[in-house]
Amino acid sequence: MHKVLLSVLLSVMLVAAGSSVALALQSGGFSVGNLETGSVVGQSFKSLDVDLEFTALMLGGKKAWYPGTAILDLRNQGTLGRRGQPILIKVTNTLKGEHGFNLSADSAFAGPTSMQVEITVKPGETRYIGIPMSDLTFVTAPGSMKVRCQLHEAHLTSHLMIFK
Ligand SMILES: [Cu+2]
Repeated sequence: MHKVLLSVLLSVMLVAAGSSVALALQSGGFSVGNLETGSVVGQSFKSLDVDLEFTALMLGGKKAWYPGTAILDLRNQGTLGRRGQPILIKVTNTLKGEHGFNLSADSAFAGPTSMQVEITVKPGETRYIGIPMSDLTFVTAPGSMKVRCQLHEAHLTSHLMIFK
């Protein structure tokens, strides 16, 4: 009798632990995928507008993420604004080798909860990154982020300015 009770208790605890892990994963965090099947916080990539586009290409003989400076304007546009709609970034690698896409706060201003996105993109590949608006809440005050390639030191750094 005791053994049965114990196993029931244990399984209840396991279920509880499992569901809290699932909840933790659902709250925030970026997700990566393709346009057809990807989704972020329950919204399919297809239903979102592409807010930003970065392309890995050769620029003056150097590998770069283009554009060198991009702007994400989150200030209300129109009567309804964004209404918390997630950000969708399109990342394309036109180069022959694999490159990294790392989006993070300017290290000088980065806090412990600062957003950090890091993926790799194969040659000729396009990937989409969905970022919940809640993650952008923690972007540091100056709203300046860097786009780097974590695989190559020489790869030119780009900047993302966020107006909010
Ligand atoms: Cu690179």
